[in-house]
Amino acid sequence: MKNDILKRLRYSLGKDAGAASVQDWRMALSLVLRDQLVDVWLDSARRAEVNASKRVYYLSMEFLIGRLIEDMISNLGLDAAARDAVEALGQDYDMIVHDEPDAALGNGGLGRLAACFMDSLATLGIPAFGYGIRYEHGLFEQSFVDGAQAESPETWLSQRHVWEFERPEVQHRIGFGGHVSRDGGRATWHPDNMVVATGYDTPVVGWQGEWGNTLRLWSAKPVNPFDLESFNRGDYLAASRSEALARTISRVLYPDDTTENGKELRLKQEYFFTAASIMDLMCRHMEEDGDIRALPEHVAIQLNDTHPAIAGPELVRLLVDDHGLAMAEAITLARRCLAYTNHTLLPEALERWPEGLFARVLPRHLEIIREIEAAQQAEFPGSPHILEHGDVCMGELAFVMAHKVNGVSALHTDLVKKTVFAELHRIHPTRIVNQTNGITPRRWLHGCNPALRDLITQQLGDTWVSDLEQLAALKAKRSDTSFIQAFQQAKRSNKVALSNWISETCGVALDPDAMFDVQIKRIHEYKRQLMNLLETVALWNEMRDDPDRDWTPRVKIFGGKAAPGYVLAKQIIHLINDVARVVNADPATKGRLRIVFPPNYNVTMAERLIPAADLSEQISTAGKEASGTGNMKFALNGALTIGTLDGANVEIRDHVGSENFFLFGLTASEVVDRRHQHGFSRAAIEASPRLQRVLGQIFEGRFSPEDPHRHHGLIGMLYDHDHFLVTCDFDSYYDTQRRADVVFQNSRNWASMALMNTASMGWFSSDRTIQGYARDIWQADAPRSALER
Ligand code: 26Y
Repeated sequence: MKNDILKRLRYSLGKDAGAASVQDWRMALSLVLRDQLVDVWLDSARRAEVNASKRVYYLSMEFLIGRLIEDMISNLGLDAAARDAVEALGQDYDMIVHDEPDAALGNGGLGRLAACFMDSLATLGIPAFGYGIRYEHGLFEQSFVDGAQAESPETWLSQRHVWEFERPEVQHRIGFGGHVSRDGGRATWHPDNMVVATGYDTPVVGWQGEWGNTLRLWSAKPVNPFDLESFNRGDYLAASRSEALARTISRVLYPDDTTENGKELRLKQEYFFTAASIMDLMCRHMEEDGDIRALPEHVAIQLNDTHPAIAGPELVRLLVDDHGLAMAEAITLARRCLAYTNHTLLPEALERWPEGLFARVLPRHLEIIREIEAAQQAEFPGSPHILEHGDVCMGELAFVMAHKVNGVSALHTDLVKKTVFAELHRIHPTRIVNQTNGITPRRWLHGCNPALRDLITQQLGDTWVSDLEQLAALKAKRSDTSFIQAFQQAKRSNKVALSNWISETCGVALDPDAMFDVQIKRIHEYKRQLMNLLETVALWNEMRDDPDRDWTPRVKIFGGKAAPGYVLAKQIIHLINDVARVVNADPATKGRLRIVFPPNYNVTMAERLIPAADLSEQISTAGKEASGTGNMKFALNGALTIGTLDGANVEIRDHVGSENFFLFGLTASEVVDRRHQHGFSRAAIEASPRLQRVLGQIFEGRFSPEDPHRHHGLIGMLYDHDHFLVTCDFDSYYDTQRRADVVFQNSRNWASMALMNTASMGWFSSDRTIQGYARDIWQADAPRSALER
């Protein structure tokens, strides 16, 4: 391996060892690893083709993959070999693996889920492609300027992305705009604008390197590199205008995870990657099989939310306009290929496009959508409309064009049936199914938590990594003193490592024996970081009032980005930083309460924070968080959850036992009832002197003396339109936190509860989730059968 690295350094990067930087070493090592992936990857592709396996196509606007190098190393079983080789070359191994940029091609949960699914598909040996966009700039970088969020462009591609293979030969022309002509019965779309989608392939190899799939990301290029005529005239700007326009399409990830409706570029991005993916899989099918009517036997297309929902009309367009099928047959055939995953009930996150915009960008698709609508109404009169109030409703479109629709946790699926798609569910009672989310144990335990991983492997051997339910055997150890001590030791070493990192990055010293209480996720009103912060201020008050009490020391850790246009979320960030500044400077609570908010939360930061957490904050307003997946990562790594009955929290609590979970708050149906009560938030505030005091302090500028009015907007919101019931759940949350304080004082008991969490989380492996999709939705090759052939 050492020689391979030197060879790559020399012949692929053109450097000799004396001149190589950390980045050069990292790239050389990565290229050596990539070589090893290629054999299994190509072999898998060949086997899928020979066996004419059904392939899964996972279409997602987002793949939040993070760094890949450690995954690649451990999947290939090369941990020791890689470290030895790098050290023999006189280089710092940890520095090298930490040099890789974090690929942030996603906003949050939906994108990270797609990445976990790719890992599980490969581990289970299910032939699959992930299809998405190769954004030049991923999610913006966050910094804090005087406590306020500032954004700057992310630049992961400023250096070569070593894992990918550019495929200049894999190109599809994607049209926009123009008009539709008719010749006899046959329609032809004449776009007035074209871009080329070029594929970039990253191999995704599963655990132990037995099977490899492809993540194919599309980049937009101009059809003609530049306009020679304008160039010759000396008009250089005009000469490159079409190139700039084309490249804009894959330039940047939309940083909003709820509302980007009506933005033309976003619609173009959605159509761009969806059309390229559909054309790509159709070409593959026609080459391999040749019978277009056999498509559903070979192709399962999963739509990750409505973002790729244009896949339905696009598939129908190709079947009718290019392959000459009748409209009705085309719709039925397309539906047998398509399935749709819903990730949200928030009304503002359900995509709608103005018909006028649609007609301008995708005129032929709008006609087809009208036909789909007409067919649906003819068969099911009174069915909910796809075209409504001058909008194209993508949720309804995705539902009608899918043979299965799934929610992402039991509670969420139940609410999908009762709320957003109640009427469609009545008409199609077997279409909606549940597939509770999961997380890959490779990254979220084996990779990120070596201390706990080694302890578990000592006990169980290492087959748990691809069969996570084996962790249940650890339950027998809950009263085993020496095992519990080792479990505590693993957590403590993770907390020490995190403390060192926080002290370097935030300049705040932490006590590793304090309770590490962590809330990391996008900043959203419904996720209620604000409630966590109000509780922190209340705790600070009580600590100052009663300094002699035996307080449980706490470290409150926040992490997360706010969408740049989400004003309220940004105010919450500012308030957290303001409170942190005052509390951390207070000698009265020194050693007892600390607040830290490291900037630029991303996958890599999650990998540091999760293994070091004692308490996991999963406190969304019940009925609002579709599932959550961070909740699973924490519990797997031995944190206890403080949470509401929302999303997958419900199932996590069922698995780990209610005695090992801190439950509080209103239930989803109580939330609905409470909202109907006039003046509910003022009533809640009046009933809670503790909350009143906190709100008063913030209002008076106790935490922002330089700008005392800064947080008036937030406080006013809580009084007058507390849509997410922060005020109503506050007392119950505060009391539950104090219960957690008491439990934490008995560290042995806490550790045994934490162990019960780890031991009970096997079901939340994304391997189980993917097996569910394969069984209930894709009818894809039974897991592993592709490997056995
Ligand atoms: C409309 C567009 C701008 C948009 C872009 C991104 C809308 C939504 C999103 C992202 C949504 C998302 O991340 N949802 C999360 O999906 C996770 C995986 O299922 C869930 O665990 C989590 O509860 C849900 O909020």
